[in-house]
Amino acid sequence: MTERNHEDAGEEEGTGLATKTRPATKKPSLYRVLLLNDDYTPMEFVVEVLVRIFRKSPEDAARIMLHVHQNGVGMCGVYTYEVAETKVAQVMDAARRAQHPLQCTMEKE
Ligand code: TYC
Repeated sequence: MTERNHEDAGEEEGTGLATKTRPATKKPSLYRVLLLNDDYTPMEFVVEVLVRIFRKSPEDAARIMLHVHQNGVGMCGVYTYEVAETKVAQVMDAARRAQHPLQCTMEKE
């Protein structure tokens, strides 16, 4: 027998439709990167971090900074684990160099 059945041809059973079954892929888990408020880090520094590290527009950066200032915590973005980890490290490094107490963390979405 040389004729292939519908399943071998990548078709679902039963529907009569040639809907391709994709090879199994897994969506990566996503992580929120959060900025925490403090009493000492200058607002301008936080805005610069959001523009440079999180690629925000100056307007969005100012909005996020004010949200953190008023609410204690705010989201900079959602990324895969390695990207989120890198952004957190970049923020913490920039804050340490500038001697500001700014804190940045990540959490699973
Ligand atoms: N609260 C700071 C101030 O009044 C500003 C600030 C905003 C600090 C956001 C940290 O994540 C932060 N200078």
